[in-house]
Amino acid sequence: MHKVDNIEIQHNITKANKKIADRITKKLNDSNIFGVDFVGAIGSGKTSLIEELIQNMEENIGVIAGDVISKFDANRFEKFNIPVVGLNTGKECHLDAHLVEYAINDMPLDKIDYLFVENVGNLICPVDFDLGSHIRVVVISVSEGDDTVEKHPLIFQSADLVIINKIDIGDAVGADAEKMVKDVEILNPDVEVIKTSLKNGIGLDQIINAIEQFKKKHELN
Ligand SMILES: Nc1nc2c(ncn2[C@@H]2O[C@H](COP(=O)(O)OP(=O)(O)O)[C@@H](O)[C@H]2O)c(=O)[nH]1
Ligand SMILES: [Mg+2]
Repeated sequence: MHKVDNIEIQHNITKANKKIADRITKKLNDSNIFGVDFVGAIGSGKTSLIEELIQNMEENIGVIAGDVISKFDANRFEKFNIPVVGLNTGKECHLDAHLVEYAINDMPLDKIDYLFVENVGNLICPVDFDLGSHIRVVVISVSEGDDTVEKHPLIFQSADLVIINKIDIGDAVGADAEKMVKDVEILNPDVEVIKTSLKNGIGLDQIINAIEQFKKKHELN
């Protein structure tokens, strides 16, 4: 007869992640930096959006670019001569606060007003992983299909701003962008939803205005 013991091996990963995320928020606040986490589907336009923001926003931006391998997106941002730190997640489908804290150590915090973090393209994995940013922007596009919002409720409930991109090809892919907006409003009635065609510059001013308003509101608190 052998003796069986109960061994507690579970470690609360999201709790540990939140502790680091809170440390990141404090660091950003101490440096007067507004942190924005960009999450969304693969190919929805996250990098394109950040490229536009870098070129059209007044203040200084630093970017942490999450790629599964290599430096694909980090290389795109480096062309603008701004501070960029690339992060590879390997087999992981999301960034976590530990990785971001590591990247922040290489970021010249005295030279930036905004820290943009581009997460790995995914609408599921990033949901529970707070990265210490002040707001989360969720970017999807019509080409993922107009049932994308309904199928991924949690990420939209965790969003502060939702972008529905590529409206220029809505007809071509048979997707109803208005339906996607309504689906977000049902899941998260307080969130602003902006329809964009980054290709044609539609909706960009509205996004810049929304992000600047979030920053102002944060500074007043
Ligand atoms: N038609 C169209 N294509 C777009 C738009 N925005 C981005 N793209 C294209 O979509 C592809 C993926 O964009 P990217 O920004 O790399 O997406 P990410 O994976 O979310 O970072 C690229 O070929 C972009 O040129 C848009 O508004 N309309
Ligand atoms: Mg990208």
